[in-house]
Amino acid sequence: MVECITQERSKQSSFLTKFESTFLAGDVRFRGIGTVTEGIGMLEKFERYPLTFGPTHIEKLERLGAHLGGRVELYAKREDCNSGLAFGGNKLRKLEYIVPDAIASNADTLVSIGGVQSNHTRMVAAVAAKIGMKCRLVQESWVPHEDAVYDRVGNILLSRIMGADVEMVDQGFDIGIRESWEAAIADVKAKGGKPYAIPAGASVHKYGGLGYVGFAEEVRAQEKELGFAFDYIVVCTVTGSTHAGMLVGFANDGRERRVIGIDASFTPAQTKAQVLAIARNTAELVELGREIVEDDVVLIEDYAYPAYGVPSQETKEAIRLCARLEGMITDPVYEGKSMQGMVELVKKDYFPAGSKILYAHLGGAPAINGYAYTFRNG
Ligand code: 5PA
Repeated sequence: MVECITQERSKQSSFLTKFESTFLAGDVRFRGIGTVTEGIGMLEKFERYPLTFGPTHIEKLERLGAHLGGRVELYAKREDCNSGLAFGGNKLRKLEYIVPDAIASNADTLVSIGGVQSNHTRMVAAVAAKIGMKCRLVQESWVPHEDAVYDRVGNILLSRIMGADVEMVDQGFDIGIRESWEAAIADVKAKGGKPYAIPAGASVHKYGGLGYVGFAEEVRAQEKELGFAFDYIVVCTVTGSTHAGMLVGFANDGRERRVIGIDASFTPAQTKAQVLAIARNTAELVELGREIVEDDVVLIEDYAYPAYGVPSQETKEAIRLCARLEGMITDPVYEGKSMQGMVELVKKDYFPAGSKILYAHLGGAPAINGYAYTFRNG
């Protein structure tokens, strides 16, 4: 099966090679639980440009689970360790299904947008370098944050090192289509370049939801190896395509409402509407064969406070707890908030006793460098 898909791909694009991952498949010597490569059924007809190592590891969060009373079992799927490209993260799964379109369009510049410490723009810069394109990034002031070196360290530092043309724009947080991004696309054109537009979080792109359909397919295959299925999947939600893709992927076995989105945007109505729109578009693309309705989008709004990108006291405590019990680093913008959400939901008995919960760790740790003052004493 994998071989015939590979043949099909090499026919489709000379850029795609026999490599399933950015590593030679034969060289992958260390395999954790559930690193099977089968199970991409819903995505078979889509071209994928490999940017990741392959299926991500699932590990049990034994000590965190015990600390919270042991009523439920906690696991993490390590999307944060999914690639050698500039520290990896969830955007690469999405970009794997977008890059073939970018290459086919004959573009020479990827153009995208995010906040100053956007993980997404870092990933676009890395992908542009890897495929030999230029990169233009708009970095808006989405976060009211004033650490002395906030605009010098972490993600933005890495994007600059990777050669991206970084433009700082003084506009506040908004997950929608932005004028600054449209202006950057027009500017690339005006200077004779061929832009390929990637929206915030690669979300409202027509193929933005596909990567996380693949996540659900991968989890299903890993569950076969593990011998059990997860009852809940916890995911941080902002621009929406991670959640939307999962929702469509898990709808295939009736688990769409078991995907528990933890809002980190602090504009949950807009985020929820965007998840629904992306999920509907993605369901159509993969021919899910059923409609996604509003109630399928489970988005918990309680943990995004006090603002996008600003960690509450409780978020900081959750980051420390997870780091001290599991050595797993979560960030103050996204994963710290979904970690806080999962911890508090477990404490509240939101999940029935005996539930197996899969925390999707989507990456984002480089941004923590912008919060050095917050964590100056640990
Ligand atoms: C991001 C997003 P979605 O945007 O697909 O909902 O994913 C939320 C999310 N975790 C969760 C991490 C580590 C993320 O980086 N980041 C954005 C960025 O600009 O980095 C798109 C907002």
